[in-house]
This record gives sequence, C-alpha cells and structure tokens, in this order.
Amino acid sequence: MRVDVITCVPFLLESPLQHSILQRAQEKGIVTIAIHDLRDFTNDKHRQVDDYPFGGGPGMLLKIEPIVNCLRHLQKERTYEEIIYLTPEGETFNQKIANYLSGCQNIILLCGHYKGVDQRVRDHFITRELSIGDYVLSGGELAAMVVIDAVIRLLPGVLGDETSALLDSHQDYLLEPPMYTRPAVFENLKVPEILLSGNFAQIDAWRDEQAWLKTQARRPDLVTKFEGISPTDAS
Ligand code: 6GU
Repeated sequence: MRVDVITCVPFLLESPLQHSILQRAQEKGIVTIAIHDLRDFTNDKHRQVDDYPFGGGPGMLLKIEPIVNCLRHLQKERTYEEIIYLTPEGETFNQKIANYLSGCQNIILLCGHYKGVDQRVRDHFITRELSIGDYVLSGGELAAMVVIDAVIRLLPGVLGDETSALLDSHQDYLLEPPMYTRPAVFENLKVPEILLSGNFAQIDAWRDEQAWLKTQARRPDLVTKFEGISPTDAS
C-alpha cells in the first residue's frame, strides 16, 4: 500500500513514522508513506501556501493552487482510490473505514491547517472527508497520523501475530475482556482463578462474558451494533 500525505507542517508527521510498528511496516516494504510539503508546490516566490478569505473573516485558508499542483504531480505517477481531506466537518473515522482503507492500493491524505482549505479543493478534488471525533485540533496532521496508524496495522504482516488485529476492541464492536500476566499474585492482588485453570473452553466463555459485561457498562451503543451484525460477521 502507498499513502501520500500533503501538509504544510511536514515535521509534525516525521517522528511518529520513524518508530515502532509504522517504522517496521515501512522497512518491510508493506507500506510506503510519503510526506509532501505544500510549500514545494507553490509558484510564487514567497512560497505562500495560505491567504485571507474572500469576504473577510478571521484566519487563513490553504490556497487551491499548491494543493492542486501537488495532487496533479502525484496523480501523474499512479491512480488513487481515495483523496481524503482531514477535517472536523468530515464523516467520523471508525474501524469499518479503517478496514476499507487497508484494502486500498494508493490513498492521499490532505491535512488542513489554519481555518481550512479553499472550498473548490473540497468540491472538485477530494473524494472523501474524515474527522477523528467531535473536537477541534489545530490541524489535520495528528488526525492523519491516527488514520495511518489504524489502517497500517491491519495490513498483513505488520503485526507479529497475524490474528491479533482481528481480536482488537471495535473490530467486532465489543471491548476486550480484562487481561493479566505474571505474577499470578502481586501483593494481595490475584488474577482470576479461571485464567489459571488450563480449561480453554471455559476461559473463552469467561472472556466472552467479560467482554459483554464491559461493553454493556461502558459502551451500550456498541452492544446494539453488535446485535445488529450476523454471527459470521462477528467471528
Ligand atoms: Cl480530521 N482535523 C481537525 N483540525 N480537527 C479535528 C479532526 C480533524 N478530527 C477531529 N478534530
């Protein structure tokens, strides 16, 4: 998979991509993540990427010209299934969208900054707008990192244990059961007896029950969704 990120603050994206799982996924050649500095696509000598809104008002908008220059540069090389603009006004990102994006070959993520981008970019060049939740960030870069992380970890070969992504919270709309590791007793704190029993059928049943109880208590909205999908979808 290839992910091209367009930003006017490339430094914000560099560090998270150079460590841990995202670094390994790139080194293994499973994903190529390319960061593009909008300033490299300006034609004017001041390399200005933003300007005041027509009609007045506070804040600056990203200009259409460098964005379209960058998009055309990328689209000359390959076709993109999605050109995504990160904005708090977008559809709320979730695991289903992450799953879908992990099946794409090439996607572009455009990070907004300041007050956003010229509406003509959104109307004519963007295929989809995503938000990561109902709060406002100062730019789309951190949101883009969230999307990248959620998508890349789903690609085959990225996680050590191939099946572990499938057991994640939200993959099947239930939260995870409580987990414990050694020691079995720390001071007076004991691990649930059942987990030490070696009876894996009972352990599975206990975990399912705990997952239900936790989800019911914390996220009753997810339980409703879980009941709405078929047993084969949920497995
Ligand atoms: Cl995608 N961008 C910004 N600026 N703020 C956000 C967001 C995105 N998602 C939630 N808040």
